Amino acid sequence: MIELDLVKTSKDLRFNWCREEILEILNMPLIDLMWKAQIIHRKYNDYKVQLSSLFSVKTGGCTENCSYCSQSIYSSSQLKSNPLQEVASVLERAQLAKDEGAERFCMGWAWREIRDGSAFNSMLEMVRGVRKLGMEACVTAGMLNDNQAAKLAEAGLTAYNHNLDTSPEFYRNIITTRTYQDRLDTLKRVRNAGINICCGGIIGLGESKKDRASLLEVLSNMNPHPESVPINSLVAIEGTGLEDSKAIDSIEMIRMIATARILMPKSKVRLSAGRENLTKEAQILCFQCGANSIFYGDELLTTSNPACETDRRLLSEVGVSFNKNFSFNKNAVSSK
Ligand code: SAM
Ligand code: DTB
Ligand code: SF4
Repeated sequence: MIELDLVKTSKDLRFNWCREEILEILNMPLIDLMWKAQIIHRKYNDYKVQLSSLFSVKTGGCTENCSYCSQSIYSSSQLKSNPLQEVASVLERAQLAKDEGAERFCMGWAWREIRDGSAFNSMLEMVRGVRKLGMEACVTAGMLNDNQAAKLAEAGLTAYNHNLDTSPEFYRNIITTRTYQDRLDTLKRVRNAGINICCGGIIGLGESKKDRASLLEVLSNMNPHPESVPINSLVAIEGTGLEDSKAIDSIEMIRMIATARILMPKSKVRLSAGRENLTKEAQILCFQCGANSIFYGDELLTTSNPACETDRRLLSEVGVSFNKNFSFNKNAVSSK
């Protein structure tokens, strides 16, 4: 039986979750799972959804073999040709995203690791520029060393995104050019530099429920919890190793979001890639049981995402708060 308890207790914030109890939560009757997640969500967060925009600064040509990714040299996906972007044009995109209401700007480089040099110096300038716009800045660019992490921290980087994707056990079925431990080492460097960690995963890779519980076990036993936890569902892209994967049932996404919320009460749980395959109603249930951020803007990195106006309308309908400080299509949404 679930108690209706809105008092925060030390029992809610734990770093010793074990896989069996996580699996039990994931498999709870949906109605109970959603209720429990909602109680935790209401206790620890206001009902605000953060809008984050994504931009691909360097697209394609990555030497890792992540089998879901169109940007890997091992995939035969047809990518829009997109040269390495200059600082000024990236900052222009950040300004546009801000004008649309985004509060966070996430920049991606399809690299196995960061190398020192002019591209890294430009990255630092981009981070400084995004922060100057008053936005949070997030970077995802593969592995890095301590010195690079320190420089990113000094530039004002809010968070570094580096996903674990799946369980340690299933990892080798998806990626073989790096290890789970490589990922954990990078995350440690990011944290040691004082940068927030953005770390989550993907469902729909062919993993079992046990693998999902195992991924959540790793994430929820980090102390502190990752500040940001993106939950993606696979976008099966033509030309990738996983192009023929079967789409997940939306209930799976709801269960994953709700469980992440219960395990990591204060983290931003981001309803990430795959929203185009979710109905409005499924997304609403995700917000209800704990998702408090979305990627906002018609493009993710190489695939599409719902239009800004559609998302603003959805969030207004749901009644959650979000940044209404945007200058485009202002009349398209009723401002509260
Ligand atoms: N190279 C960097 C890295 O691996 O961290 C950055 C970019 S990578 C595209 C960022 C994350 O997006 C991946 O770790 C993965 O979790 C997610 N992702 C990539 N392709 C995806 C897809 N087709 N469907 C769902 N999520 C995806
Ligand atoms: C994350 O977890 N998801 C975003 C962001 N972090 C970098 C990326 C999603 C990519 C979806 C596939 C694509 O557009 O290529
Ligand atoms: Fe490279 Fe990141 Fe894509 Fe993997 S997910 S192939 S590391 S860009």
